[in-house]
Amino acid sequence: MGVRSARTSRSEAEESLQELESLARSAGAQVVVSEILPLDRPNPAILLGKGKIPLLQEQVSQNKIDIVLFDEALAPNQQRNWEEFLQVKVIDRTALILDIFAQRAKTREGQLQVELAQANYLLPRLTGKGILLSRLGGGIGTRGPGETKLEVDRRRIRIRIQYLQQELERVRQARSLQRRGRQEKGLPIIALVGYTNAGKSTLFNRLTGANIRVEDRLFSTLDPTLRRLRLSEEQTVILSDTVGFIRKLPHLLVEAFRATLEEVIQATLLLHVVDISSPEIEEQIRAVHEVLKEIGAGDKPSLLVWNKIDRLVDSYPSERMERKWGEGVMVSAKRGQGLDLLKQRVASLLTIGMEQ
Ligand SMILES: Nc1nc2c(ncn2[C@@H]2O[C@H](COP(=O)(O)OP(=O)(O)OP(=O)(O)O)[C@@H](O)[C@H]2O)c(=O)[nH]1
Ligand SMILES: [Mg+2]
Repeated sequence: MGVRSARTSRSEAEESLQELESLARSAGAQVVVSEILPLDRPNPAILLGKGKIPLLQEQVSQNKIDIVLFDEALAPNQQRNWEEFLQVKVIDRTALILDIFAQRAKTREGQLQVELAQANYLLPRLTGKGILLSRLGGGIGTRGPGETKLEVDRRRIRIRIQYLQQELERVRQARSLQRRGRQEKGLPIIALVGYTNAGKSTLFNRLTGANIRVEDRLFSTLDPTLRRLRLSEEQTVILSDTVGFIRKLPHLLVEAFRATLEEVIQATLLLHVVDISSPEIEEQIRAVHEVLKEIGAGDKPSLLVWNKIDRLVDSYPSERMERKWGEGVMVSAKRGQGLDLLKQRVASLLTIGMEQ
């Protein structure tokens, strides 16, 4: 279910909702009904207007729905209230993305990061009756027996969060040793960034001969991979492939993945891969810029890579896009078109950068 506020246009809400559907399918769900609801007379307890309650109740019972997905972040109380009204599981965009990340994380660091984000997401959602009772309980001097299951869970989650943080720290220290080794070799890092499914891994494989999994679904890649890339006789760089971005990317995840994005933060140059065949190019470019800003890489030098040009039937929409977003290089990572030019551009940008 999409939510449309006065600030978002109809088409923007539709695209975002479509994306939610692909996220849902990626998570293994089957989409039965999909609808945009206007955000008129919103009620803070349920985000939407009260009139939407019977409407959704009917939808849920008529279509035998098991899960209701909101394309917006729900506050903990909003989520709880909806679950009470609808008597089914209610999940927001953040939880859905967390779920996909949890399914995909392969490395120890990736798994720890996702679990930490999930635990932090869960914690404020367990504050309902549990915390209230605990305050009452505390008042009359009883602990232990007066505790509800929720409180126990809360405490357990806190302990788990601490453990996860320590564990992550350990794993990261090991990784930063590896990093230092690489930096001593003095090779500049070039990081591929871009919207999820833009073709970053395909391009990475093409350029470096690596064999990263490439799939037509969102968030195929979670863990970073680094490879040497020879640009010319004299010039070798480290190319990095990493997790893709998406609009409304949960802040929790950005936080948790900050370390994974270390190569992006340390990169000399970013290659911003854009799927030129997508009808939502502009929103995607904007979303990528936003995440880059959030991790402190907003001012990095970057080069646009317009990918999937093989999909364009008529003339390139490049001129208009380049006027707006700056010059780029046209490639087809899948067919291997434009890669020599891309390497040349990267090499010359690096040379210019070094002369400065
Ligand atoms: N037609 C066409 N398809 C491409 C091209 N590059 C990538 N694809 C397809 O786009 C889909 C996504 O490719 P990936 O390389 O996995 O994209 P990604 O940016 O790494 O995606 P995430 O890791 O999920 O963020 C796959 O189905 C690729 O085959 C291209 O140049 N042309
Ligand atoms: Mg990928």
